[in-house]
Amino acid sequence: MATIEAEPYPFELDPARASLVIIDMQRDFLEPGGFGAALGNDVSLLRRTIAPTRRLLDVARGAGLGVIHTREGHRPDLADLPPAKRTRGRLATGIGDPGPMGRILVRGEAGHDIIAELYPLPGEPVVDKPGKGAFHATDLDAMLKNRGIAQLIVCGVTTEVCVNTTVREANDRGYGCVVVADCVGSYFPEFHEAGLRMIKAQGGIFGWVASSDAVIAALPANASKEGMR
Ligand code: TIU
Repeated sequence: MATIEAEPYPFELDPARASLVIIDMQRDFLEPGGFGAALGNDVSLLRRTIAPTRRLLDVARGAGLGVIHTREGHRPDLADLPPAKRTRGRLATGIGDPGPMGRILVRGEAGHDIIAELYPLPGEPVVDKPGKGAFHATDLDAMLKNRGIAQLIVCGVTTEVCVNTTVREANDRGYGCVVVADCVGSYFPEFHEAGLRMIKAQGGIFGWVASSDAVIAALPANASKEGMR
């Protein structure tokens, strides 16, 4: 066991039962011409998350911690896209429409893939999710349970949308979640702040919040390699 300095109080980490979960660090959200931009956002606001996440990812890999990546997106035939999601926002260019990085938020297209800086290694599961939460209509819960994972260290975008939704889903399923403050980001700085506050308020109603430095300090140089491999 190791202790992560976190809010609202220190988190007791069991590295053999923990996994790093990186939510939706896709070109569609972090690069111009994708879904994030189609929604009217300045995608550059998310890019400060890349360097600290890369650093944490390297340390986690070195410590033998399991890593799981997620991607939001839909089947090319859009059969898993709810009509209410497709029409939401009255967008000129929306989900399934062609853009500079291929069809927006569609699996197999360039924009749907994970940014080069954080690209998954072979053997690291990638969960394709049709919703905002990573547990909805995916096999994430089964994979975590099969590997004996009970604690999630959560990075990714956006703080108040897919990160918050996933942490709430995870919390109800019994996982202890630590959200890494500098490794999550939003197009709206005020929503980022509120999103973190909502997680850690009321005694950690949904989970804990810590810096990447604090998580790295708690990760053993020689964690159990059996945990997720
Ligand atoms: N991954 C994720 O957060 N999906 C979104 O649509 N986020 C927005 O902030 N729009």
